Amino acid sequence: MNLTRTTCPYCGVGCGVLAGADGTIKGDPDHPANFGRLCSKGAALGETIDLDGRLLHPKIDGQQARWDEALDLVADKFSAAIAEHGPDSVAFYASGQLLTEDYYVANKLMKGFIGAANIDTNSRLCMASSVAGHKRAFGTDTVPGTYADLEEADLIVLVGSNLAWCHPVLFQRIAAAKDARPEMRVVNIDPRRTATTDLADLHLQIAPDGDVALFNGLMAHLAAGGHLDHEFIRHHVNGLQEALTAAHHTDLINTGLSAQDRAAFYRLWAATPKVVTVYSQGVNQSACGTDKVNAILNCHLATGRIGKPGMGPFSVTGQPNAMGGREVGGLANMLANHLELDNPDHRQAVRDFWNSPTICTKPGLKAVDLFKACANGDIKALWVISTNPAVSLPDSEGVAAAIANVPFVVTSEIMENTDTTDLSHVCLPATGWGEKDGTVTNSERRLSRQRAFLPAPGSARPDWAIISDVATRMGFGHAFAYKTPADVFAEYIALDAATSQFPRDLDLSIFADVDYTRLVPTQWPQNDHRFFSDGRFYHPDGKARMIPVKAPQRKHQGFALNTGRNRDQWHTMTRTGKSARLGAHLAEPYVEMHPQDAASLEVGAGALVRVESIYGGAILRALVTPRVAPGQLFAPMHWTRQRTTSGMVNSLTAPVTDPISGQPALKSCAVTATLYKPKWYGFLACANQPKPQTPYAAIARTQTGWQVELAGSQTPTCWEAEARRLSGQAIGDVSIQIDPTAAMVRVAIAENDRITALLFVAATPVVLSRSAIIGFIGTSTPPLIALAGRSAADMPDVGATVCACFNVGRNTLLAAVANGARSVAALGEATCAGTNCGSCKPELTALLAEASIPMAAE
Ligand SMILES: Nc1nc2c(c(=O)[nH]1)N[C@H]1C(S)=C(S)[C@@H](COP(=O)(O)OP(=O)(O)OC[C@H]3O[C@@H](n4cnc5c(=O)[nH]c(N)nc54)[C@H](O)[C@@H]3O)O[C@H]1N2
Ligand SMILES: Nc1nc2c(c(=O)[nH]1)N[C@H]1C(S)=C(S)[C@@H](COP(=O)(O)OP(=O)(O)OC[C@H]3O[C@@H](n4cnc5c(=O)[nH]c(N)nc54)[C@H](O)[C@@H]3O)O[C@H]1N2
Ligand code: SF4
Ligand SMILES: [Mo]
Repeated sequence: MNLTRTTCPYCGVGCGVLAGADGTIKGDPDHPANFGRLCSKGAALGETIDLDGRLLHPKIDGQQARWDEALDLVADKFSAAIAEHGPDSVAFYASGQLLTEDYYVANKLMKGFIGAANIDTNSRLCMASSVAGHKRAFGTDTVPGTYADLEEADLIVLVGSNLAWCHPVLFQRIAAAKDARPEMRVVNIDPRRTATTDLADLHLQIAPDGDVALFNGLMAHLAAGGHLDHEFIRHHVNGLQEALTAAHHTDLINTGLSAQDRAAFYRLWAATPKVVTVYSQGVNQSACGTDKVNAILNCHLATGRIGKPGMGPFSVTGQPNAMGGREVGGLANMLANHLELDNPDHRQAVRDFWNSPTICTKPGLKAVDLFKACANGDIKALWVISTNPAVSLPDSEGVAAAIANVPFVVTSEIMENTDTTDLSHVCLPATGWGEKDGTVTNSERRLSRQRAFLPAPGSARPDWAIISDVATRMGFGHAFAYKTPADVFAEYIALDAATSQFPRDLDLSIFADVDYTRLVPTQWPQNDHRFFSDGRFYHPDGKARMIPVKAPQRKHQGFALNTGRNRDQWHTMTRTGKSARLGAHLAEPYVEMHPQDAASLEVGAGALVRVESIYGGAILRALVTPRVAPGQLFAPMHWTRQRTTSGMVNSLTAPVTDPISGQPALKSCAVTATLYKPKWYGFLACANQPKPQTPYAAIARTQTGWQVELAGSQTPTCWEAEARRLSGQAIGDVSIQIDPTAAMVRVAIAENDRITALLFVAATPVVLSRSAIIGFIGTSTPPLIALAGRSAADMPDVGATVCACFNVGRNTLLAAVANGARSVAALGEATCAGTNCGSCKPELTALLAEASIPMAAE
């Protein structure tokens, strides 16, 4: 089998993948990000490249259209809006999942040819606070860290990062380094316990947004203990006094931590020169996100712990090309190639290079404001590219209404039905991962190639080509006459060379003569370059700046809702949701709630909780766990209107943003929670995709079709009809059992002796084995046996999936523990769990701990 060398399309670790057209997926042993490893999502890529649900042809108002019709219409509508209402009346909303070439072209069209800067991207929800913090401190948006630094550090501080689930291969590299050097220490700062916490020597269960106070306190501690590097500061850093004064005025009560916990952390940090502080969305997605970033950077600058091996701040990027997007300047307040939008010389140089009729002169609208402008009618034409804003922005119901309010909406997508394509006038089919060529940059500034190994399906085309065609039809053909992504890449590198007179960190000269086809993973400015090793920063005086930051007061509110990610799903699930293996890990939208809160709200096992904010409501399955603190809730961001009737967390979140970065505070939102009492609970397994409309419904792929968790507020008069309606199985024979004592209704539908749907309904949450029920679909099991809802003796109930690679369930693992498995390695030997990608190892550790088994040394 011929395998193609490419890069994983999910997280910012940027793992190398060897992929084949038959769905073969292997980790690339030669890629310096992963050296052959892959996590559960990467390993399941082969299951997500089928054409099921793909958008294969352009659509205009829901009808299939020809490319020339669709492109003409888009160009006409954008040109007309610009002619009538000016360039600021149109907007692009793009994505850190675009390839660098796509991103460069979109940015060029908006900023150089349309002449406005209304191009913002989902990176505003993701990295904007880090960008703003870096610029304040360093004068540029420089991420100085490398993966090797993590392995070399003696102390790794993970702040607001669930690395075990969100950057699994990087987490495994750290876990391996800690195994090899057990003296390495890991501190995890997160208001809840996560899979990442299981690796930590110290968990600081910080109050939401207590980070500025914590790092200000660290700063004061370092100063008091004589740990500042005054020599380094004298030569290379401004602003110490102001920052220190702010630190001294910080009330540490706002950390929510005990004096003992704080002291333990401060002592460890002070005593360990080789410290890397890794941070992610628990830092960025906050109304004080930029200040959090600078509170962290202040401590590294004041101790000179930056620019040296094994130390420094490290903002890990979320999306595969979040870093590339920053390089091409894809945000509304950037220009291109790390040049400044508010610098007239920079603007002129870019305009000259692009030979463009105009250039934007002021920043455009940042994501949240951009959709507010859609809501109030200022935006007349909107183009959404490779992102799903109707789900992923805060106040998603408000955003959906805002999109619906725009007179002309275009979406470039790979999937036919998303919550955003459902609101679009024109849908343009893009080639997806495996079908397109280009480059991405990972968290450590390493550019890698994505390479096609599959043909373009239907009439799908690469994003850069679609954008260039629209630009051409708008009259800018001379500047968008690219034939291949290599042409775009060459221009992007040439722009870097043409603007090299402006001092900045970005330097792409290493790619000047590179053979695009053979491009090997390479860091800019060059491999293993260490930024700031000479103490030179990018403010005009060459120094870095410490920034005085003020800690916000701790809020006392009802419940604080925290949101984030699951191990096996990617954002709005358009791709990972296709894999039954990945879906089985956590199959429905849930809310983590502390046992004390659950007790006071009378929320029992499997109950549903109604969560509400001033923006909207959601119904979520209670996951009662001491991993969250009392008064706090956590819910995943993944569920959409395609997959659930009421499980979308962003219908709750507030469009409140950081005043500097414009990044929304997606991690804390005031909500109320109450027990939701439906008339009935249900579980449905069926062969074909169902479209349930009950007050609570969450659908997921299974190995045999689909499953739905259900709850209804009205008892139907006829369960047979209800089962047919819910499952969409109009034909077939029905067997029904109604057991009034246990208030249980069971319905089976079989077509030609094959079971096509099984519905179980009860007055209390259905506790039957999901895996057993799913296993009956498509089989010729007699309906009465299937309706028992128990596994056949030769098909034991494996329980909820823990290891996605080998489909190992919780019950299988508990049985292995009962049979004497006492370590993660022993569980692996007994069941294979954790022996492929290793993403579930933290959960295996937790499962062993829960089973009260003392961990054996591995
Ligand atoms: N499996 C999976 N992996 C992914 C993604 C995915 O969708 N699925 N998405 C990718 C993307 S784009 C991104 S941006 C990254 C995100 O990666 P992460 O940032 O690691 O993930 P999150 O779950 O969003 O949030 C991290 C943690 O922040 C904590 N937190 C909340 N509030 C605070 C606070 O005030 N202070 C502190 N210190 N912590 C807080 C949360 O409890 C949570 O555990 O993941 C990337 N990787
Ligand atoms: N509550 C809450 N909300 C959050 C977050 C959170 O932590 N909590 N995190 C935020 C963060 S950090 C992020 S990054 C965002 C992510 O949010 P989104 O970007 O909205 O989520 P995705 O599902 O990744 O959307 C990508 C879309 O692009 C499509 N697509 C895939 N490949 C291609 C391609 O090659 N071309 C085109 N044109 N389309 C393609 C996919 O099918 C999908 O619909 O969510 C944000 N929202
Ligand atoms: S860690 Fe997983 S999701 Fe991230 S790039 Fe590697 S394989 Fe892909
Ligand atoms: Mo992100």
